[in-house]
Amino acid sequence: MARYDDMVEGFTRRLAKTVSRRSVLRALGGFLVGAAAVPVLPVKRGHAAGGAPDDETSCDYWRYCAMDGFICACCGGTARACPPGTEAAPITWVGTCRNASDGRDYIVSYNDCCGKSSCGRCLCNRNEGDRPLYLPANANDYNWCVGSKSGAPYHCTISRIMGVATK
Ligand code: ABN
Repeated sequence: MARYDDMVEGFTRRLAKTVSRRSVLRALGGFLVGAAAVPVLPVKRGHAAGGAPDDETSCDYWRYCAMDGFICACCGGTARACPPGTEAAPITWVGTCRNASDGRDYIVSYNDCCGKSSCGRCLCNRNEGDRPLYLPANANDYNWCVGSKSGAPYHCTISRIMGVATK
């Protein structure tokens, strides 16, 4: 045991002679700053990584970014087709949504589907880029079925890709 003590003492003395306190503190500081930059736990980040960006029945679906209404995919239709017995209102509002899987921005048209009473399932209110009603092309908080045949009742909302947004 004494031999071990001598070895450690010798090593410590040699270290104390050759390494300054300041350089030890500098190295320790660098290590702590570097360690802070590395996340300790895996963390889900951002909208694209969370939720359900590819599930048409989820409000997190990427193309619903400016949605305000009941998701037609939960009401017997799909993301882009009205349920049977309803028809798309001719007046729409548009939004620009980023598709995280290809990193591109798309112009998305939102159509209210009209002809049956309110679906009541999967209410989705995300409103990215929503504008006041006096800018109707970008306003979603409005029953666009008033523009459909005989003002049929609002049922749900679909989203259709119109094209890639260019700057
Ligand atoms: N555009 C969807 C909607 C329909 C009825 C009322 C408010 C919003």
